[in-house]
Amino acid sequence: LFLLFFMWGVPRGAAPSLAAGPRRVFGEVTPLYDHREIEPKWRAEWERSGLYRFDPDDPRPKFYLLTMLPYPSGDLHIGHWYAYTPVDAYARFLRMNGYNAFVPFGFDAFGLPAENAAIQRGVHPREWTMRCIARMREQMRPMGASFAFDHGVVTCEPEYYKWDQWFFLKFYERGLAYRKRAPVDWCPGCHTTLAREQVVGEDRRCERCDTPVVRRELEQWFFRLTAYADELLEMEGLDWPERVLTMQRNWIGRSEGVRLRFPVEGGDEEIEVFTTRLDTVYGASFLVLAPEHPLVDRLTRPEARDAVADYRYTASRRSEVQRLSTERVQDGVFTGSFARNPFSGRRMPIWVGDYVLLGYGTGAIMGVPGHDGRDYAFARRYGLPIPVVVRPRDAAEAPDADAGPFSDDGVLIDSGPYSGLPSEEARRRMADEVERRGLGQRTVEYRVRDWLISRQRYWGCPIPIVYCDGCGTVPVPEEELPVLLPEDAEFLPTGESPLLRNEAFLRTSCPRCGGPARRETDTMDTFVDSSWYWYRYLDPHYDEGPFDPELARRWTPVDQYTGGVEHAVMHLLYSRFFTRVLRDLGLVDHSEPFPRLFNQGIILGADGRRMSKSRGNVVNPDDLVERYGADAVRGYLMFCRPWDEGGPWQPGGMEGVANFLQRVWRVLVEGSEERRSEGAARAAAAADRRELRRATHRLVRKVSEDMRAFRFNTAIAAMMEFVRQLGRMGEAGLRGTPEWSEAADAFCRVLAPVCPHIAEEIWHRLGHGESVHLQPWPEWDPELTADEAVVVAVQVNGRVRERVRVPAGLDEAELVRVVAADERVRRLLSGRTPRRAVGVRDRLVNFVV
Ligand code: ANZ
Ligand code: ZN
Repeated sequence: LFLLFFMWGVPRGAAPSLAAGPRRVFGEVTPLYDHREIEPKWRAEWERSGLYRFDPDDPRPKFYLLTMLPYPSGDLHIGHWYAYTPVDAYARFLRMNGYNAFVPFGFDAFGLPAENAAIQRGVHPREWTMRCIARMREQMRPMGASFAFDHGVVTCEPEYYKWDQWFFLKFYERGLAYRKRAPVDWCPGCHTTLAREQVVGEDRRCERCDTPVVRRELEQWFFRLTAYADELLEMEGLDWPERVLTMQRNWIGRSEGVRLRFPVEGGDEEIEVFTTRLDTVYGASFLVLAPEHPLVDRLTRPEARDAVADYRYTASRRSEVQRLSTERVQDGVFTGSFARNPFSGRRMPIWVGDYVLLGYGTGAIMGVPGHDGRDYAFARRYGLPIPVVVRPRDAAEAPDADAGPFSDDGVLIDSGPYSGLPSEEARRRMADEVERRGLGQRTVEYRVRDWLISRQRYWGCPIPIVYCDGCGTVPVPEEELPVLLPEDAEFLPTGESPLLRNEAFLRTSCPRCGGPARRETDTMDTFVDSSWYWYRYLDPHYDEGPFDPELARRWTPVDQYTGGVEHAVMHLLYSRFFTRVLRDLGLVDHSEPFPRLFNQGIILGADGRRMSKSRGNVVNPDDLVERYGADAVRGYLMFCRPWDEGGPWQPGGMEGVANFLQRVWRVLVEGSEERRSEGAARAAAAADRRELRRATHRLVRKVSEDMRAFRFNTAIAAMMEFVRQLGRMGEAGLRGTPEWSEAADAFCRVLAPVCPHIAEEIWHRLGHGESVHLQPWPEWDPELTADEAVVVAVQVNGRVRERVRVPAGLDEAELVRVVAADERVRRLLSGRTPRRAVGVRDRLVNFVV
């Protein structure tokens, strides 16, 4: 019966009783670790003593650990914990390593998710947002996070967005903010323009009503991001995931080429194209304009009007990605007009095709079907000529046009005076001719566009601009900031900015002439709010500027940034852009806000799909915490996968981590109480004691290295293995030895960042007074962590000729292999192949030659 109880001490699949229940040992009741009692106790104590209060003036070296600020979406789900737990653990690790770690946590509170949720529920977006924030903060609490919540900005607060507006004015002064007409996505169902992130799916539907969106032209505000495009490409020295660097580079997309004008027949219009392959100009047999190109109307002949109009509507329904896809058949429509190729003199039909984008280059291309894949498909489809003007360097003859386009550089053919030149040289000389004849000029083009910041929605930061009949566009004077977002606005989307119908907001007087004026009613893209928030975190209530420049000098750039890879492009690019503008405004002295970046993975539902309420696959952390305790949930989230991987939630693994913590408790707490006085220590063998020391130091080393590299899962695996070993050594009578104390002490410390509550409790039970979280991180002795080595004798035909150091404990075959590979032994044998080799473990190897 005793045996049965012993074996069943840790019942499987019965975690609730396991967590709280008593265990009977020899008729007494010994309580197991009870998280319900211990975790809240320590949290209260840490809060009371201000354990993690941030002091920017603390003399220890600073470490700014930043995690991307979330939308206040309502409930925290397990994915949030997956993202934040390691951040908290890492912060604790840093503090134990002597850093003054700053880990603030705020909310990206403006934007469509909140606005839409509010509309659905019929509450005001502010109320909804604030409720969510309170709820999420409440839910963060049980996690035991050591974040500086009092430094967490909430971006929808006027004391924050006032400074968005201030930046807007600074940008405007410097010509970095401007207004122009531009196409936006429009939902005919909701009667509103949509933000980019609101358009979903390959077929571009409205996220809310599922109606296909179309394009529409509107006056919009932009930030001149392209002014910094070249500089934003400089990413040397950034310790970022390679794929993020690549995505940034591709998004900016720098191309060197030529702008070249083609005269249109029968008029004085010209079509300007951008090409990176001027060497192929003799092969240009048609021109293609983007459907939105301003010349389309003027060039379309009456008989083509209907076809062109139909085509333009269809094109407005396609996404940019679709339009550029090489998978798709390139289609288009003929305008009825022609242009002339200024190099070859060829007559070229002018087409409209949506594989040409308005926003890139000039919005028009020369079609070179012999050498460009998409032009080739287009020419094939519409029976256009396919001249071949470049041949491969190593082929004497022109490639066959039917075999598909030849798109590499090569040697020019059928290209007038340029025939025979290699592509590179031809490009150079032809560009000279273009400039000499006044047909165009060399240029650098970027794929990246200026940043469209206008939103015709309510829940955002108002743009501080006033329109006056007399004075035109007038910026709101700095002293009048913030332009407050009116609380009483009707925020249901109608297609126009909701602020347009709020008379009290709209009607104002001109700051310049005092006459009647109208406010700008667009609000800013929420990416503006998140482009500088980490500076504000340092002192969220600072009121002499957007942030305290002195604190910024000391505390930024951020030492480590963590967040989801979904922000690999826009958020990071905008933040890098903003920081450069701040630099040029003299507010900061660096250009890169985040020298180091780590992308954590995403936890999916158990069904392998993104967690969402509608799919019913959301895992609620509160239930898990109630059942297993915060430490077990934290430990499991950091153990279940490498942090940058993510993947489907596997609930089964929770038990294993809960059991691990119970074992920790049994080995370190119960065991020590039962047996401390038994005096078994004296009996413990010296070899075992040394083995325990070695195990301890190896653990410390392994966990230190893994934590530093964000390999939390393997750090925890090492802790699990260690506790198993510790348990065995306890049985073997090592309790009470100095080695045992050292082991218990070090283990508590390395456990503390991951499982802060149980580590604190055990630390105190081991007899310490101060918090484990104030202890220095343990050091390891390299001597003890090295593989243990022995010196073996090397004999040749029975005579000792050499001595070699090898790892201890190798079996016979392994020993022979290692010794034979030794440089000196190889020399000793000097090419002779031994007939036989005999090894004796840890002693000798004899080669018979
Ligand atoms: C003629 C040509 C011949 C081209 C050839 C390529 C190969 P990157 O490198 O990405 O900058 N292009 C220019 N503007 C465009 C637009 N608005 N929409 C779609 N395509 C556009 O690409 C530059 C090339 O992309 C340009 O060079 C142009 O096609 C096309 F054998 O001109 B090329
Ligand atoms: Zn005026």
